[in-house]
Amino acid sequence: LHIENALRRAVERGEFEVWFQPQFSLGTGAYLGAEALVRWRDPEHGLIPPGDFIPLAERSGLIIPLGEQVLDMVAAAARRWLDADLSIGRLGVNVAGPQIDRSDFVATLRRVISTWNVPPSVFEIEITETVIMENPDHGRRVLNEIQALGITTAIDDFGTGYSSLAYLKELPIGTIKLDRAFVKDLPEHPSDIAISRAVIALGHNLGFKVIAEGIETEAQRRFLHAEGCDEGQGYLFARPMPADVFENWLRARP
Ligand code: G
Ligand code: G
Ligand code: MN
Ligand code: NA
Repeated sequence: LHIENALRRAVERGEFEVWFQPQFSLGTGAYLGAEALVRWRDPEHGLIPPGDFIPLAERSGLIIPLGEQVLDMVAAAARRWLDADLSIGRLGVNVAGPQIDRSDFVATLRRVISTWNVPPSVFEIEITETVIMENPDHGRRVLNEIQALGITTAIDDFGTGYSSLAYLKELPIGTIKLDRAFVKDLPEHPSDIAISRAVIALGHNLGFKVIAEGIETEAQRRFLHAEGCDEGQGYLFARPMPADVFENWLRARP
């Protein structure tokens, strides 16, 4: 309860910042976009990673105002960068189950886009496989509405849940994100080779793009590229960066 109160106060005070991790084409190496990752800047404890407070934010309902702050921070940054003529590509934003469960989630997206006057294609909404499969009918409705706004969607943590593939193919999803758990031990672990190979082939057969997370080594990159994986993110390319560092990184690109 103590931590929950601290988190509630942090939401009231807006003590969160968004970092950005770039994503690349595995074929050409071109920059394509970035994933927005929230951090809590606690005056006393410093920078707190999302794994330490997002679960509590979800349980307590605080993820609703926090998630909206994240969307506003990402859109505000996008507006600044577009005004500075920087090519930002798409910015992936993680969205939790309680957010999409709310009937006003799509209205919030519409409001954020109009407040900051950014094109909807700036956003890519990332929803985990597990959240979608918890309530497939609702998931389908929300994904349809997000697509109708002109926002693309990605399934996060793919392979860690239990998707009905027949069901997935009906959904308006652009991208599957191969979870980094399956990338970590490539190209050595036979089971991870089998899983990543299968996810890439299956994703392509269903018409999705596939992006691999957590690429740390050149051997992993080479393997995934050879298997036809479209895109990648990970420490091999770039770490998540604070917004101002990311902006300088964008400016420094040829
Ligand atoms: O940056 P880090 O690897 O610690 O992120 C851990 C996880 O926290 C990410 O995989 C992501 O799923 C989650 N996360 C990061 N930012 C957000 C956010 O803004 N909203 C939600 N709901 N989850 C986030
Ligand atoms: O949404 P998701 O939980 O997948 O967010 C990606 C998380 O993975 C972020 O918290 C980010 O900091 C982390 N991450 C990104 N690249 C790498 C990597 O190459 N290796 C590891 N171990 N973690 C990474
Ligand atoms: Mn993600
Ligand atoms: Na993920």
